[in-house]
Amino acid sequence: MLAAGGGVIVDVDGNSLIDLGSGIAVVSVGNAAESVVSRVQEQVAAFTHTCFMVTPYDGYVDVCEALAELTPGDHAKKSALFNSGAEAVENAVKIARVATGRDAVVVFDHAYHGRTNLTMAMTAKNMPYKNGFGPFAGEVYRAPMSYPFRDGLSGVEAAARAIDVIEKQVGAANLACVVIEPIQGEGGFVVPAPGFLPALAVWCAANGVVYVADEIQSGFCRTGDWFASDDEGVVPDLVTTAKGIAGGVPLAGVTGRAELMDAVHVGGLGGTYGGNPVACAAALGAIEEMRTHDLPARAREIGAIMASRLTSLQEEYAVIGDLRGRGAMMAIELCVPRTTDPDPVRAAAVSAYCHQHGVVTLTCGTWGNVFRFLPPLSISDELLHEAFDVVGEAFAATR
Ligand code: PLZ
Repeated sequence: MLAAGGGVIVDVDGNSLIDLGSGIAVVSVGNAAESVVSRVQEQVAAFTHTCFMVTPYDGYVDVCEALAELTPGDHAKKSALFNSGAEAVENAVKIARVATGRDAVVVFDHAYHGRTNLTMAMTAKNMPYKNGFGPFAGEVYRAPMSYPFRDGLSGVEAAARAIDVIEKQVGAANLACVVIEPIQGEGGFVVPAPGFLPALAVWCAANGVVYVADEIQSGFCRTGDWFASDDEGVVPDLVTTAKGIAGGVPLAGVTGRAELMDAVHVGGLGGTYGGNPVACAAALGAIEEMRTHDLPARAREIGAIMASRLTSLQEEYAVIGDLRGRGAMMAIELCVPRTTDPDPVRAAAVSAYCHQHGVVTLTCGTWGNVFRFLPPLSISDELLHEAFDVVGEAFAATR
């Protein structure tokens, strides 16, 4: 790759590709957003590193203040910053365990939480994420996810099914936290039925279980709200963030109820680079872009365009079994027509056609049959339409 910006990637041969992946939901504000570039340049010229635990600096505190303001809920919050999404998830589990004095962690079918040892245990899919890399961390239990296209259950029914598994197989008294992606990412952009997340959060609160929203892929304006949890007004006890937070510079965070965060002993959380000054400057720049350009609203507009283009494709091609997602996080699930039998071969063919014809797209899902769309929120309507013209041609040209 040679250059990138505004939804276009230029490769080493000078070919332009339209970006419908944003580096997996990272460059939501664009690949070289003005406020990110200028703040990073200024910071890098001032100082690159001190280690926040040794010599604190304003940028870290400013990011924590922004996180407190933007994440769901108006309770007292604190944040700790890290380098990657997986590291944030690991730390959320550490915090929940210390705060509750309990060990068990519940995650869901199709979940993706990272590639470190604990987060591999939390991730559902074996190949390629876990195969041969065990043994995995213990005390991680999996509950059934709400997956309306496949289970046909209402949110309340699916929550009752999950809670029954948790109570029978784990026991609330042993459970430190429930960790869930409000819209699943790698697992297939599965959007739980309305009511599922609120019912789960209510059960957690009633049982002293920490409800952790993994908003690493769904957060920071992607779904048309600042966070996907906002859609149903769910207020998580802890929220993990990464990806979109810093416009492409590695940064991650755990933000949560002050009393949970304060349960950890002094020195219990940390790391040499967590909340690096340059990464914090990038985050402040990205957040400025999101606020100035009202990117939650732009994500909803992008979502409306994608939904209309994908609805027409679904009417034409019976292989598109399901269309789901919210805002600029949308996907189609490809299945043998009129069944829920996955068709990963067609998904791979459509994806390859798109790449060959200048559109960067991503697949995902437990069966590899989900075609996902994550354009940068800086993309123009014209480019977006051009990209979906190619996606349409890809369906016509493959079988
Ligand atoms: N939680 C919800 O989406 C990262 C993974 C790409 P890191 N998803 C992209 C790959 O194949 O490795 C992700 C996520 C959710 C956690 C993570 C992990 O974030 O920054 O990749 O560690």
